[in-house]
Amino acid sequence: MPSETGHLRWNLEHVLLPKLDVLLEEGDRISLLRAEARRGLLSRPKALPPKWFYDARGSALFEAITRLPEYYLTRREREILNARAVEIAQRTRAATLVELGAGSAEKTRVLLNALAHAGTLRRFVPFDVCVPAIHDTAAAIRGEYPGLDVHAVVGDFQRHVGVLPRPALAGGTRMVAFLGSTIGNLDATERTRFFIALRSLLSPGDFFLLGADLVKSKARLDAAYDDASGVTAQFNKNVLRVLNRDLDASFDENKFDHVAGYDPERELVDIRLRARATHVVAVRALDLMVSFTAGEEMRTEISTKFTRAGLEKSLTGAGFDPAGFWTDVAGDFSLSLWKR
Ligand code: AVJ
Repeated sequence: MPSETGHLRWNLEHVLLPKLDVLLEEGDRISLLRAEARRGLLSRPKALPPKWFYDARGSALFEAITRLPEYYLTRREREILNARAVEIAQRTRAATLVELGAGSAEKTRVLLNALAHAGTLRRFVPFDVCVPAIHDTAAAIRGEYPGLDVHAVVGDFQRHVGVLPRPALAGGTRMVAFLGSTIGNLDATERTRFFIALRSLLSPGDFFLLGADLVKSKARLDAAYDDASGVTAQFNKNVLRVLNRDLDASFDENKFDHVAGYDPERELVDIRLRARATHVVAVRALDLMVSFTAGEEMRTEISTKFTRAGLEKSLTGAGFDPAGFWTDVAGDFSLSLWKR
């Protein structure tokens, strides 16, 4: 039976190469980009998924965003983690920490330290779409935590969270951490699907730790996503460079403006690129000529903002029980714990 053979081979590979599971190869990544870019460039209004911002340059630009005075999210989340990690470790007594998304290694260490101190930590599973990022993180953490079993997984969390390799998750209570408000990139349908897939991955008694940005004044949100020094504009336009390189496209960054603003009705920041003039772009790998009219906007990201009540509704709706809810002193950002 092919499934048995496949299973056997997989187990054997796992014994020989236990430290990295690749659920998404570079070839898959390019076909996914191709499919998503085609669909997005042909839809009306045009849209591109935000995951394509993050090549090496995009990741560096995002790191620069986290240091901007206007971008409070990362600092606030770190404040909560520093204050609450010990409590979270005591409450969960997790043996395995799975971290979805590269995340700042600094924030991960706060959790790892607390779990190590509680004496329960055995395994760390960093999960990311970006191979270099995951390699560096895994290597650094291995060096710093001798005896910790570090099992990296390369994949796309939206597609693969339900199929995380079981060996990576074996033994003891698990905590899946999804920090940085990356959850805000998903629309309501994708979010529900994600929470349900996550719940099915976990066993009763496991935990989900979620970092989510909170609803606040439009003035502060507008500033956070359209900073004075223009770093967010460069980050937004980076997706055009990714398409130029990986899909042999001919986008000119200078023909687009960065547009970002909070919509209080939908409780999200809408991030777009607006064409300055009418022009045509060739996307050779897709055999596509894409025309933009002057003023036309292409959506590149949404950043949803949350309320405690809204989070409780979606998570309990997906079958989780509330196990903790914390904010920073200013009440800007939330960290919440959910039990399966
Ligand atoms: C990494 C998705 C959390 O939505 O705040 C920052 C990305 N985009 N500035 C966010 C982002 C523009 C960020 N997340």
